[in-house]
Amino acid sequence: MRRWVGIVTVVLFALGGAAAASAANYKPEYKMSIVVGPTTAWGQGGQKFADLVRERTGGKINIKVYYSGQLYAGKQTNEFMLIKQGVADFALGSTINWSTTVKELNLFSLPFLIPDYKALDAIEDGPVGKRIYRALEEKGALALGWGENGFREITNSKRAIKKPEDLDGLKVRVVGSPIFIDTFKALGANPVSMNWGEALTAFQSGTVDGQENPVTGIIIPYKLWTVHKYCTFWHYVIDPLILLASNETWKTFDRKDQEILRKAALEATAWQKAEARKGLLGSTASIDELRKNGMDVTVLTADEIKLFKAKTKPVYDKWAKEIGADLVKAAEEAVARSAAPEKKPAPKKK
Ligand code: X2X
Repeated sequence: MRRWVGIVTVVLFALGGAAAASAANYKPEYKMSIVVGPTTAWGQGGQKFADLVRERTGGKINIKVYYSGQLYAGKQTNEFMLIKQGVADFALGSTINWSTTVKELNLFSLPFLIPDYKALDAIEDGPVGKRIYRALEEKGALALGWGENGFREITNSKRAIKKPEDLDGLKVRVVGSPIFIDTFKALGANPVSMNWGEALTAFQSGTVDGQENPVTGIIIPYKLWTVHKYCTFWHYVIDPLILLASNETWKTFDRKDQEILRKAALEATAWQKAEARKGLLGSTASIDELRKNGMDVTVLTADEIKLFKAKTKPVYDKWAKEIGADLVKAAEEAVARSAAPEKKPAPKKK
C-alpha cells in the first residue's frame, strides 16, 4: 500500500511538473496570419478563434491576429513558409496562397472541377480532405478546420463577360500561383500576378482591368463596385480556407490545451464558413446587393459555362498530373457522388 502511494505521488508530481514546465514555456503572444482585413468574415473567423482560445485557456494562450498580410515580407504565397518555420503560429488562409508549397492544394483551383457547395463539402469531409490534411502535415503544419472564402467570380471595369471571347486581352490580376496564370492565358486574357494589397491600388489607378474573388468573401467587404462595374458569376473555382497551426508550435502545447484549440478551431471555421455562404446559398441577397450598388451582374447558365470549361481543359489536364492523378480522380468521384440523387430507403412492407 505504502509503495503504491509512493508511486502515485511520484507520478502525480511528474505530471504536475510537466504541466507547470510547459505552461512556463508558453509564449506571451502567439501570432496568427491573415491575408485580408478585419471587415471580412475570413478576418472575423480568425478573431473568433483567438477569442475562444483566450477565454477557454483563461488567457494562457493569447493569439494576436495580424491582418492584411502584416507578417509576410514579400509575396503572400510565402505565407505557408511562415507557418512551417513557426514565425506565424497559426494562420487562417487560402489554399491558393499555400499551393506553391503544397502542390495538392491546387486541386481546388482546377477550373470547373467543383460546381457547387455540395460537391465541395463532399471533398472536404471525405477521404480527399483527409489526404489534403496529411499533405499539409508532411510539409510542417497541422490543419484544424475548413473555412471558406468562396466561389471566385470575376469583376472588371471594361465589359460584361458572357462568353470566353469577352476576356480577350483583358488585364486580370491573379494570385501569384502558376495555375491561375495558365487558366487566364488559356482564356485569352492577360493575367498579372500581385499581392492582394497591391491589387487594390492597381484597381484604383486602373493599371489592371479586372480580378477574380468571392462575392461575400471579398467583393462586398472591399466594395469592389467602386472600381469595377461588371461582375460575372461563373463559379470557375472555389477557394476554401484552412485553419493551420505550425507543427513547431503545436508540440509545445499540453494535451488539454491541444483539445481546447481543436474544438475552438472547428467552431470558428464552421461559423466562418456559414458566414461566407450567407446571401449565396439558396438566396439572391448578395446579387441584389451588388446590383443595388450599381454593378452589372451576369449569371452564366450551365450551357454558357461549358464554353469556358472547354477552353480551360488543357490547363485542367496539365495540372491534374502535377497534383497527382489519383487524388484528382478521387475528387472527381466525390463530385459525381454528391450530384447523384439520394437513394431513398425502400418502403417498409406492412
Ligand atoms: O489575393 C486574393 O485574391 C485572396 C485574398 O483571395 C487570397 O488570398 C487568395
